[in-house]
Amino acid sequence: MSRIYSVNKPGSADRRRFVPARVFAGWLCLIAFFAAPLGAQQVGGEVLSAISEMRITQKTYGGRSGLLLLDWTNGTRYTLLELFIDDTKVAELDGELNEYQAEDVAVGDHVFGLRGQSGDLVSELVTVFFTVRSSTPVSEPVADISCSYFPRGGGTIEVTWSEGVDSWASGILELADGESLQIERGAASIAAEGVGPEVPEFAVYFLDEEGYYSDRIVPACSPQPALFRRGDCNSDGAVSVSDAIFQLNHLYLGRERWYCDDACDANDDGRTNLSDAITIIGYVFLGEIEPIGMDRACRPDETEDFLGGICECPL
Ligand SMILES: [Ca+2]
Ligand SMILES: [Ca+2]
Repeated sequence: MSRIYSVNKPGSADRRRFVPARVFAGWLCLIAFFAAPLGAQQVGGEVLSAISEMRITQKTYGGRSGLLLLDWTNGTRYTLLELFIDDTKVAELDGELNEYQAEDVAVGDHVFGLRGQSGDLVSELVTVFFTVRSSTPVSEPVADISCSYFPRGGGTIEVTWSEGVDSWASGILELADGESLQIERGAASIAAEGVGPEVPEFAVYFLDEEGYYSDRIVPACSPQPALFRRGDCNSDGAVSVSDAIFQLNHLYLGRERWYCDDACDANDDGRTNLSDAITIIGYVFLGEIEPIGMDRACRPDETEDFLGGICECPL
């Protein structure tokens, strides 16, 4: 494990600042019992259990500093958390938080410390060493990265890549709306569904074992045409007489409407009407596939009249 994830255990030098607390351990325990009965506990001589699993990653880089992401697990319920950088308190955080973003931390080696408070009680200070860098060490995590956008699934982007020079342990695909998807170690692609009717803004980052992200990677995303089976008006994956019945039921009885207009435009004339149901019946009972090439294949619209709707090819 690298040094940045090392966490001070009870007995480290930082405990010296809490000697007065141990002197009055008796009455502090009494206060703890009455003041914070839901979470405070005496662990290893301290009144409040300390935070754990504190981790720091660097997301962006710059001349002075980039963006640092801190996360941790609270040892108990605190009223507030104190964040120290190099023995200077830089922030007081809500005691229920377990993550924080720090900026304007100078490039170089630092000690980040965090401790919880509940009333007059404090937990042990937990420290993590981290070197803020001016540029990423993960300069080439992947090669040949590319992206395709498909209309299916409410809009889907698929990003693929091949192995790069710098190793990485995980990654994220971040969408502009704040949602993000985790990229597993060793993956060669990631897909995000439900991104909308157009190519969304997004970025991909890769994270190494030491806590450093790559720079923001934004591959150009080429739109791919919607795929559908012409004649499969009810979108069940097959072309059958039920498609004609489904279409007629909507046209003349007002029943459920189809999702993909082009699938119901069986004769590919740019409209959905009775003639399409007749075309489907001709295909099913007479094997007529001309002039539309309705051959059950999953394919994009080959003429210039893509009508739209939610078009995809169910299995
Ligand atoms: Ca069908
Ligand atoms: Ca038609």
